[in-house]
Formats: sequence, structure tokens, C-alpha cells
Amino acid sequence: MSSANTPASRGGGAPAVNGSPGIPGLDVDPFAIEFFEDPFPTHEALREAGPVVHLDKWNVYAVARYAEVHAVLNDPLTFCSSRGVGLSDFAKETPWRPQSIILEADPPAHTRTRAVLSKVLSPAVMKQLREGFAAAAEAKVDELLARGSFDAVADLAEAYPMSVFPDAMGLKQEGRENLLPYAGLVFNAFGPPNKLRQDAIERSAPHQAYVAEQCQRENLAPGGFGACIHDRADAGDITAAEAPLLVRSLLSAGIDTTVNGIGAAIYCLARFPEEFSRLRRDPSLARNAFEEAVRFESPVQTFFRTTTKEVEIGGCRIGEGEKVLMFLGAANRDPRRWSDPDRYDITRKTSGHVGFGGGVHMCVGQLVARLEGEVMLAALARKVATIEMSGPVKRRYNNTLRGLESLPVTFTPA
Ligand code: OVV
Repeated sequence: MSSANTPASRGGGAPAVNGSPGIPGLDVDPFAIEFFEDPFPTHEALREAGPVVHLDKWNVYAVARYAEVHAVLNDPLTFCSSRGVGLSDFAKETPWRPQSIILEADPPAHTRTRAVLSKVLSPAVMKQLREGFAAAAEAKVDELLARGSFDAVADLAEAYPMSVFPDAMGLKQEGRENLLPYAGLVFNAFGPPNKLRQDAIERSAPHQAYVAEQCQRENLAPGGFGACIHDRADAGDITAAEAPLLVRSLLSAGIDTTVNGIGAAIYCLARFPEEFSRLRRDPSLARNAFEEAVRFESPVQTFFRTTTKEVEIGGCRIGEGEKVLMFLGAANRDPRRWSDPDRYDITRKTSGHVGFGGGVHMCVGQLVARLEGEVMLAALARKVATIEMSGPVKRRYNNTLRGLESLPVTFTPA
């Protein structure tokens, strides 16, 4: 780890360069490759340094303890999203793409767009999707068992969501290869202006053009999530101009998230074979095993908020117009909240984890994510006897998403 990324405070409890008295200033870059390789010691240092810290490198405040992350998530008018949930403050800089009307919005505007996506991704809709999603998971596991050895990232964690989600959206076949690069771009763009972000934006034009075109009503098959969003415009819930932007939200957040969630679950089951044995003995644990993987790995690691007024949190004063970085992954392993937080335990009581965020912005697609995760883990539990890592694990680097580039594995049949 380079000295520029050690968790050590500047020390002495002195005021941070651009921080406030009593708030420790840390020399930590949570958007650096060395951090992505092993964030856990730095997460601990961030939690132990205080309830609120200042990251001097990016001139932002940060919270890494569960209590403060929870408090920020649950005060959306003080810690707003409408100035962007990345480092860039939309009050000072133009967003790289037109602002999301759900993610980057505050109540009351947010409440109306949120209601539309909640309805489109409701429990009743999941009931319609379950059979097809389960059959696709079983077919995928059968295909991988026939191969024996394969890459659990490309061939499973990416291939399975790509086999169900674009069809559920109602997308045409052509151009789907843009979906993962577009999502990678969106999640890199929440980060600071580092190489990951700048390179992604530089290469973004074809992916942006593809997504903009697929958001149009005429390109979305009847009955899919996309068409259902446009139907809500007919019903008067949103305007015709808002519908394509809500489709864009699902294309931005609906695939790479579940890719990394399912990837996290496979990586957990490969590393903790006793937990896979427990899952095999009781496949009804599949849904909780997926949820625990979301807590344990936290595929979405961070989001920012912006303060709309001076505020006190954890006894620390933060002024108006400051960016606050929430370490969801650190909160999900805070020993103040979780017992044995670094253990992957498929029977853990996972409720309250912040892997899907929390409060009014909590993942609106969580039921789709859980459906995909559950049916895939249930198929593995019933069909696979052992999951063995059979080659070098390679990490994928993204400013927001935590996951792997490659996970070579061998399956043996049950
Ligand atoms: C949760 C999330 C991630 C990325 C993009 C969006 C939402 C969006 O609304 O576009």
C-alpha cells in the first residue's frame, strides 16, 4: 500500500486542512487501486478514527460506522441527492449526463418517480417473472455443469443476468453488449476525476447513444419493464418526457449491480465450502445466502450525499454544501452493529444491512435482485456438489462497484 493511501490520520486531532475542528483528517483515497485490492483494514481505520472523518485528498466528509451511515440515509432532506450522489456537486458542476429523476432527486419530486418504479417492479410483477427466471437459472447451471470448469464471472455472474434482465426490460437483441460497459461507466462516474472516471467518460459516446435510443417507447417490447414505465405516462403518473429517463435508470442500475451481487455470492460459496454444504442441505436458505453475500461484499460500496444546511452528526458539525461519503461496505461490517461481521453466515439475521442503501432511496429494484440471486443459489444448491476455485482470482476496479474480473471455478454435479 502506498503512503498516500495509508489509513493513518494526520494525527493530533488537529483540524483538517479543509475540515472542521474535532473531525480527523485522513490521508485515505477510497478510489485508488490499492484500496480496492483490500479495503477492509482501511474501513476499520475509518470507523475507528471517529463518527465523521474528513478525506483530505478529495475534500469531503465521510461516515463509515453503521449508526452514522444509517442516520445520513434516513435524513434525505438534510443529506440531499439532488446535487448528485457522486463526488461532483451539481450546484457547482454540470452533470456528465442529464440528471437521474429518481436517484438524483429529493422528496417531494423523488416521491412521484419512485412510486412509478415501485409499481413497475412490484411483488405482483415478481410473481409473474419467477418461473422464467428460475428455469433460466437451472438451464445455466446445467450448461456449466456440462462444461465442468469455467469463469464464474463471465459465464455465470454476467451471463445469467444478461439472459433474463434485458428480456424482462423488453430490449431488442441488437446492441446488448453495450449494457455492461454503460453501467460500468455510470458507477465509475460517481467517483472523483481519476483515470477510471476519465477513461470511462472518454469511451462513453457509443454506449450513451445505444441507451438513449433503447429508452424510446418504440424500442421496448410490450409487457416489459420499459413498456410498463411508458404506460404510466399514459396513466398520468409521469410525463411522456420523464418515461425514457426512468427506463434509463433501470438500464443504468439493473444489470451490473446484480452481476456483482451474484458474483459476490459465488465467491462467498467458493471460499466458504461449509456454508455451501449448509445451503445444499437446505436450499430454502438461498434467499438469505444471497442477502448475506450482499452484506458481506457490498457490491455497491459507496454513495455521496450533499448537506443542504449546517448539521450535527455523531457530535460533529458539518457546514452547508459539503459532500458526505457513505461507506456502505464498512457499515455492513461495523462490529458496533454486527457480531462476527467478517464471517459469511447464510443463517445470519441480515435485516438492517445497507447493501441496498436505506431510507426513501433504498434500491427500488431490490426484488428483482433478490429474485435473480435466490433462484440462482437455489439451482446451485440442488444441482452442484462442490464449487472449487481452479485458477487466479482477478479483481475488477470500479469507483463504486466491488467485484471480480475473473473467478475460475470447477463444479462437480450432485
Ligand atoms: C441506483 C442507481 C445507480 C445508477 C444509476 C441510477 C440509479 C439512475 O437512476 O440512473
